[in-house]
Amino acid sequence: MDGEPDLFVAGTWRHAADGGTRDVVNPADGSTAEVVDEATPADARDAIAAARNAFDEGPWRATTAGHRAALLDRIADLLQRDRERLADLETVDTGKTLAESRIDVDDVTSVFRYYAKLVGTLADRVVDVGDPDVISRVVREPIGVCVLIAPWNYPLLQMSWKVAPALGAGCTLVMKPSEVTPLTTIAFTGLLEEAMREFEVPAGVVNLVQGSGAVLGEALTTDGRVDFISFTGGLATGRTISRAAAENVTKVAVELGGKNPHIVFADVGEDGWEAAVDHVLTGVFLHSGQVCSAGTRLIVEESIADDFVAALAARAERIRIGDGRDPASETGPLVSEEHRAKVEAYVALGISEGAVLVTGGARPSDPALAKGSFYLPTIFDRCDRSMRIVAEETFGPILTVERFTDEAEAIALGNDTEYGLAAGVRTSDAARGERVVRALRHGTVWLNDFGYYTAAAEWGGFGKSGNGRELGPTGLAEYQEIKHIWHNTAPKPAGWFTG
Ligand code: TXE
Repeated sequence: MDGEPDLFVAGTWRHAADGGTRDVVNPADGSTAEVVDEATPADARDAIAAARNAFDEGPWRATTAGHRAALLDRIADLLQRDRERLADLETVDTGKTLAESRIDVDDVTSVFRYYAKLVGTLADRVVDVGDPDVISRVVREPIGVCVLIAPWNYPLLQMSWKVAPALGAGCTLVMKPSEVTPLTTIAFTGLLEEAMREFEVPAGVVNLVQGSGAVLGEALTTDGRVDFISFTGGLATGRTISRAAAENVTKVAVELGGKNPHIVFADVGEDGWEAAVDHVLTGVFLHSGQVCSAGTRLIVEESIADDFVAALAARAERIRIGDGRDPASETGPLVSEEHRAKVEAYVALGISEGAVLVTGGARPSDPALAKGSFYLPTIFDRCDRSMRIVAEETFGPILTVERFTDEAEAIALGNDTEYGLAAGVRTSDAARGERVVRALRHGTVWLNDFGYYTAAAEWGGFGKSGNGRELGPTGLAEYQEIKHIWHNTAPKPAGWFTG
């Protein structure tokens, strides 16, 4: 950024091997926000070599959990110190509002704090093997060199969900942010460098390359020196990465988005009505729908469907769209022109499939927004599962409405997706709520709420939403190998072979 080198390899900032750069666009007005270095496959291989060397040769992987916990806490301090700068960069890069970007930085901080606490508390497991002379224990060790690939919708947050447990476990890593939104990851790497210097962490523990996934992908995912790849992004890319990694039997964890149902029963009643409308609205239109867990499928009981959809549409039309830096904006643009074109194609598809357009379906008419990649909150009623607009992840501000008449049908619809990341259920009947929550095959299910997560609870998907988990204790375990140590303190001959 600002002409400074943006790649961080073996403890040194550097430009790309071939001098290549990429323009990073502010989606609120189409302007070039920054020009950053665009790594080559050779840069990626250098970064992997540095991480491998730091893992194999350096003292890092043998550091104490307490030392690593203190490092994570320090990183959390630095994130808060630079909160405003990071939030502004995230807004310029992704288009999301400053309020959202600040929440992202705070969430990221809480993830570092959580893992700082957790890594110090994990004890080895002692196993009784039935022989008093044998001390048997199961220990966890860092998995090794990790390649961390993040998407553009939550650039800093998604990368941090990977970096915090990776460092906490004692791994070394190569980060690759999305080429569409690299700015906060570059700034964050500067904070990591600062903290690591204070804690005398060797060069090569943390490395950063950014550039096109298609170009860097092969170097990052087919290299036998890599022990683990953690990826968040689209289903097609997840498949490609999983296939590429299979050649070296490299462990892979993938989070691939979702097509998430939000089921509303008529018994929400008058008391629950306002919150239900509000949560369905927020669940789908926050960050213009560019959220893997967005509640894009409203599945609503027939008897209240007309009124519910009308109430939603009225509120959707009042959402204030604008530049994320303007405090009056409630939601910003889509991340790029290219992505808006994809969303527009889905809207055209929905209309051709026979869905009824209730509101939206167009760019905003305000001339002040003409240069940005804005799109109106859009609601399609009378949808069914045969429609691609219901089955596929549109990743835009599009809500589809399906109607049901009984609980079994609601559950069947909620599970009728190849994904399985998240779901919401709204009912005033606690027993029904528990029944439905249990029956849904999704990684996170909210009952009478939507969208929340915590660093302490696992996040990830069933089905084609991916495999592996982030956050919580399992999110740390992903970065650990398990070793069983059998220590015989009084060895005697086994007596098996007698000659
Ligand atoms: O993501 P990609 P795209 C969904 C959403 C979106 C679709 C495609 O539906 O419309 O995915 O988005 C890197 N080897 N999600 O194409 O390509 C890429 O550079 C290695 C859901 O922008 O999956 C970036 O860093 N890496 C999602 C990262 O993968 C490769 C969030 C993600 O980009 C690569 C974003 C390759 N061959 C989109 N090709 C979620 N789960 O939240 C690309 N990349």
